[in-house]
Amino acid sequence: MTRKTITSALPYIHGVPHLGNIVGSLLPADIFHRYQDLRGNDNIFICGSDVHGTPLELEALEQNVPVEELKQKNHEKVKSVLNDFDMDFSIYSNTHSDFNRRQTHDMFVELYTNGYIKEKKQTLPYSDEDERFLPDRYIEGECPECGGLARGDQCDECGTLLEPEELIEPYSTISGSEDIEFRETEHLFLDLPQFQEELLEWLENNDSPIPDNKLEEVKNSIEDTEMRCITRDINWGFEIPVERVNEKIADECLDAEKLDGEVYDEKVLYVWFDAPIGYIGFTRELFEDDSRWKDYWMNDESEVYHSIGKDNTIFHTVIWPSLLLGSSTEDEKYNLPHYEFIQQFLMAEDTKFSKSRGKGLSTEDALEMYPSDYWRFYLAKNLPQQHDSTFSWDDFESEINNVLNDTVGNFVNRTLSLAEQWFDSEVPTAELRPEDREVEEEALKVVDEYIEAFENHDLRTGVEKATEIARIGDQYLSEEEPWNNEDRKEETIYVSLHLIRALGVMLYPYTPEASQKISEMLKVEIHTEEGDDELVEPLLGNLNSGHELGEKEILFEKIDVSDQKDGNKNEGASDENMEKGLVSFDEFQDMDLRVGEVLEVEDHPNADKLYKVQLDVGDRQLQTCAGLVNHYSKEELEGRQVIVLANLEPTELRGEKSECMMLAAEDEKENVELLGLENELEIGSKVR
Ligand code: B3M
Ligand code: ZN
Repeated sequence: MTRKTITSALPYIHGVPHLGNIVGSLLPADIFHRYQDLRGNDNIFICGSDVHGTPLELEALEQNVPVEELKQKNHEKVKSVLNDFDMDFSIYSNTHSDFNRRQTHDMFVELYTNGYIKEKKQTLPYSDEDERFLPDRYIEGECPECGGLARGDQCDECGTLLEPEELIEPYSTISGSEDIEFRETEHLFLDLPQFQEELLEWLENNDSPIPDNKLEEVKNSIEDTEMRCITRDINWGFEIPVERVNEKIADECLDAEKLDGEVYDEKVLYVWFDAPIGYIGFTRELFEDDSRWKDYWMNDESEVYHSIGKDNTIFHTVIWPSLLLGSSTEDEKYNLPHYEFIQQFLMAEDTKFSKSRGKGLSTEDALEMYPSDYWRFYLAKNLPQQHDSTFSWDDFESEINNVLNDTVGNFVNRTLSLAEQWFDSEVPTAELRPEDREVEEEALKVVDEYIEAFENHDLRTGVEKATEIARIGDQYLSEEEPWNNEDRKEETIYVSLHLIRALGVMLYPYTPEASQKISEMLKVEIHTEEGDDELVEPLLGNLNSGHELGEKEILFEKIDVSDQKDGNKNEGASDENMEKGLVSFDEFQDMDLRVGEVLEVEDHPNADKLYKVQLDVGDRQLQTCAGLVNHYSKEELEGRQVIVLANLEPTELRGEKSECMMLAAEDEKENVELLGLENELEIGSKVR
């Protein structure tokens, strides 16, 4: 029997995961893993925090704490939230672990000595003010593709991968300095074009390794692929194994250039190099580094499944398989991914349901509102498998109330109440009639469709099929009306209890807490560790006549989302508020109003009524274009304390950047007065 290795994209740990992460990669992976468990298949579910890279280093710098300390703290937090979301990981580690270091270095050494890593001179953004290079998030600017705010390696808005030279009007995110020069330095590059042929072969395999709607796009990215830089000028990350590489070259008399320690001891591996390798590193950790990990990664009998969001596609369909190919040897070949679940985006109010710009709902907040089953159920039903899908509170409420509560909960509750009332909570003895058999047949057909959905990697249909069992049962009871028919009590309850058993099994991947309750109520195991296939006789599961049932429990409760809708700080203005012209307190708090000081005032080169003003807002300097020429002289403005909206979306006014706003009042006669303070306060003080 084949083994299965299932991975979810590794959450970053700057901030807790949001529902976009859950729906994008974690939940599909967990569902698929739990399904494999139900079938009794040997499988592991691998995940961990993605901890390297610039954002965490930046956050540590800001907070003035050692980055490892911050890593550990954030990692523990994320781990616990995911646990609350019932993620059934075989292991949840983090990419900084020693096991991952070993695996990353092992693969690097192979890739380098096999000729897949090349040195290239590069000109990179360097900030004189910060006295350092500005990799990835250390530099931001406008995206050349979509005009959004992009960082040095990728645009957050449209997902395009970028080189820092491509950014329009770049600036340092440490100091805000726009004084950026491009300096020459050496870096290591992964020679992706060498893998093109093998990648296309993998992609065009009969058993397509990715969803059909992604094939064309991925094929194009493989064909267009270029060398990719895999080193960075920062401190936080894995060191480059210079010594191991050079020793191997010397020991095996390889025809490869040695690495220059003076250059490469100063640099680290790019976060995206060691992150996917974490999948293997964590597997080594799971098996305490004995050779079992190879059964899951280097074996014809093993299938590797990844679950990712669409913004990670290139990394998992071009770069990651290349890393696997390039570090394979004659004797030890890594398996290429067997299938990748790739989700589109979940949108809320027409924005991506993520936290990158403060939008979206954090998993933690979500769990404070409702139990994890409710979220898992709704998100699974709305998995963006084919298209972006939309989160709506009303829809959420109606799914929970109508489907989970009224259909599933009600059927289970009704059956168990009647079993208690009539049969003292024992499975009755029954002689089934054809109409009872028919209901069983119908249910079995749905079970088959459930299995087929999973075989087709269609996790969304799976949850529909599970609840269909409840619908069948509910309808059966309503039609047979055993409460009005003395003759039918035994059969209907007998059949209904067996449907509930199947329901409990089928819900296990989606709503594991409800599934557990069903198992307790029926006093049967729904998922055993013994490796039994629970779907072979789904209606049975030891639920024989005379079997004693457990205590009745409430499965789901009705919800009312009106509180969340009004108070939800993450959804922007609610429709209702917009209509009434109100802003919520949270919306008000989103505005970063503070005390600033005017540093310098110049005439705007292209507009008579505007000044170009430099402001000190405490932690940085901002520029605004202000229509104050007719109201204040430059001298009146310079040195003045004003109130500034510091997080205004940057824009350009007649070719000059304007990225904040000085607040002023204006009457009907167009008299203008700047807002200020009666007594001076420290620059940067918050206005609340
Ligand atoms: N840490 C998550 C993201 O891009 C990223 C995934 C890594 S998977 C190896 O949202
Ligand atoms: Zn963009």
